[in-house]
Amino acid sequence: MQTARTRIGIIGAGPAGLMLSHLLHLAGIDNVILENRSRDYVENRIRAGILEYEVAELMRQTGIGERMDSEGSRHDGTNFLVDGQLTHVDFFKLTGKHVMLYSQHEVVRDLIAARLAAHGEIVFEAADVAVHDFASDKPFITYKQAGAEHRLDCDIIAGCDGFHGICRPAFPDNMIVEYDREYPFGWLGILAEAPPSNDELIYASHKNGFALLSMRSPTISRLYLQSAPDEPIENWPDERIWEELALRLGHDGFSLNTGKIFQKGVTAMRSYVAEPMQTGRLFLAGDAAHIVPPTGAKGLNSAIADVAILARAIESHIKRQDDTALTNYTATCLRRIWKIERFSWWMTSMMHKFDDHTPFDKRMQTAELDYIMNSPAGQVTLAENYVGLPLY
Ligand code: FAS
Ligand code: PHB
Repeated sequence: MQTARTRIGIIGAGPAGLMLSHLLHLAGIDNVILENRSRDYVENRIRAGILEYEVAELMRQTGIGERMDSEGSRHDGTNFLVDGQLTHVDFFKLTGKHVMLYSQHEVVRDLIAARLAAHGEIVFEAADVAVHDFASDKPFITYKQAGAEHRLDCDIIAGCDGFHGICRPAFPDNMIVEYDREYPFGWLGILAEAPPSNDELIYASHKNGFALLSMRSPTISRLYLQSAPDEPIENWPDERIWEELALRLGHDGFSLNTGKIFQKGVTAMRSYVAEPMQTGRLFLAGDAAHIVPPTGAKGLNSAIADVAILARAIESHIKRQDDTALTNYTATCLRRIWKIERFSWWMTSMMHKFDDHTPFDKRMQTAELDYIMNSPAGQVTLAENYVGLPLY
């Protein structure tokens, strides 16, 4: 068994693990990331596309915002299409803030490049990762790489290993309380070689179901359709996808650009929170502790918000021997996370078709949309949450 030591052992090279490693590096705190997939896999995994204002600012302030600002696009607003009626919500006018359209896998690439340029240690393809003794002040992680057994001693373990990782299940039995809501639908998402049909996103509520027009570049469109949560993809040949998108996104003066679909997949939708997010010297962040439906574009952003809070708490612990922030980590994160969960649940409830809705439920949904789309106060609420709540 080969043994090594660091201050912070981080499990997972997703946005949470990589941003934590970057922030700890800037604070001069040694850390090592263990990732069970290859570099190529994590750098090409298609997921989110919207960065909140404070997350984009954090990337700029920590020296990794250059490519985001040169290749991403700034969005000062978004659009809601309800029964053919388009409403523009101008975030910048309402909050003074914008969001960035920049793919999650590009953020991951920038963070990996920055870590490796700073001689940071990321162990890819680390197999059988397991966490030990985190109830003590001498936790350690074991893993295999290239068939060799390794042990990594550290002061703290950060579980940034996503929803299906090993860190949350490692908590003592019956310690975690789970809050869970599964939605009776999913999103069929596509990437297509088609110039975006609009300069900003369009969230559409239609009698056939939800649709979302998003983009990745001046030549690549990202589009979503509400579907069954376990929809067999073979039910959706390309023509049917374009027909349904044109129907649900159709409105005066709008024409949908089509093109070769080179990626399609169905994502199930759930809201999930695990409490607490820490036990002893093991701390969870991001999808390892909470999941949101993507309607509010919050998954990636709340993962980065968690580690912004955790990095500061670890710095206080190591540099000032002050454990207040570490002790309060769960409470601090959950105050923000439950607001994120509420916003994502609210956007999902407002914009999707529910087969079990009673006529009264339908009237409620219509009235809610009518109020939000036609009320300055309603739009401020939506804009404030969409651009992102303060990180700290
Ligand atoms: P991640 O899941 O990104 O990263 C965890 C990392 O840990 C992964 O690299 C994984 O390989 C690694 N890992 C797991 N188990 C391990 C182990 N045992 N040992 C070592 N490493 C391990 N959000 C949006 O806002 N918009 C979207 O359109 C959107 N689409 C999504 C589509 C899908 C299919 C999914 C799953 C999520 C989507 N999300 C979207 C949410 C997404 O952005 C997540 O919130 C975000 O990836 C969370 O980041 P992390 O917490 O870092 O977890
Ligand atoms: C995306 O561009 O992938 C995207 C944007 C906004 C969302 C969800 C996904 O709410």
